[in-house]
Amino acid sequence: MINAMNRRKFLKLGAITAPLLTVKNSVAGSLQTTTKPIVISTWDSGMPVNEAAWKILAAKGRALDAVEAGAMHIEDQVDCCVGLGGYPDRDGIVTLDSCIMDEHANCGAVAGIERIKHPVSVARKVMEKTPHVILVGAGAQQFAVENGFTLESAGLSESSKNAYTEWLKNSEYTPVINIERKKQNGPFAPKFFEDGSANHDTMGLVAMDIHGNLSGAVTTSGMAFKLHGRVGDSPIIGAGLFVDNEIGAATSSGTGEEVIRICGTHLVVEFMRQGYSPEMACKKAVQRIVNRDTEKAKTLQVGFLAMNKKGQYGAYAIQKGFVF
Ligand code: SD4
Repeated sequence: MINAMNRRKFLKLGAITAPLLTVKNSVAGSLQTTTKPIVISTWDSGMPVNEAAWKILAAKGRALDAVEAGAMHIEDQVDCCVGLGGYPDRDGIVTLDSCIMDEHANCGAVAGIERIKHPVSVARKVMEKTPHVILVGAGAQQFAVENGFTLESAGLSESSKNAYTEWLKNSEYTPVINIERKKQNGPFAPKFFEDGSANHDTMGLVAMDIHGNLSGAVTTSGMAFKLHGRVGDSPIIGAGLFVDNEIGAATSSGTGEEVIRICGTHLVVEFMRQGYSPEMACKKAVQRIVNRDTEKAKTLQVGFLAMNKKGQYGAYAIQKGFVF
């Protein structure tokens, strides 16, 4: 099924103007393109992220630089969803997860990092300057500071502070699927842009550059009011992000635990290797989650977004409301 164009007012992009693509009612849309370069990202907030990435891609830059620039753009938003402005954990602390992966299967990640504005760039440093893939918590922060990143204030953004104060009244921890969040005004409600589009707490993007090379990045503040120390799918290579330059790349959003259980994005790429289109590959991964526990799946949201080596792309989610 072809995607319906999102009726929302679209953000005007400099070099490209592209509609948001709504993944309707568990029937994902996909468009096909053979045009390089290309960048796609999750959620409404991905439009300005794509624009930041596009500046690099349009100048014949590397997909790796483009996805980092895109992720940095959203991390820079003071009152937004994924960076230091995101919702805190149960202890009132904002902890960030991020990863990045390039066309050579080089990858780096940080998890549970505090007070660092650009976890995606720290993830890239882990990839480029260490023999490791993931650094966590205090060690990740120490590595960041040693590599010239500024330690930011530990304070919460105004809206996060309000949401946390509200949450403390009942201190209930029930991850709520995003479509429901959109209807809420409570502490789990997403933050909204001026044009009415909603933010989400994770940004995943994949890009193919003019040379046909793929890269991807994910950045997130994770699930709101999570246990301190909880890590979701986003910084886990093969869960929140996977890139195989021969086949394609995929990213995910939603309840990270469910994505980790099936090594979600690795699975999507493996389905593409078997010949499935990006949309079908995402659908088969979603089906894996639904089949495992159909009742539970009704209460949560997971969406996958994928691009193959031909530049074809598609997405699929358990619930309505996942856009890219
Ligand atoms: C997580 N996958 O931490 C993230 C949350 C997310 O939109 O995608 N929110 O589990």
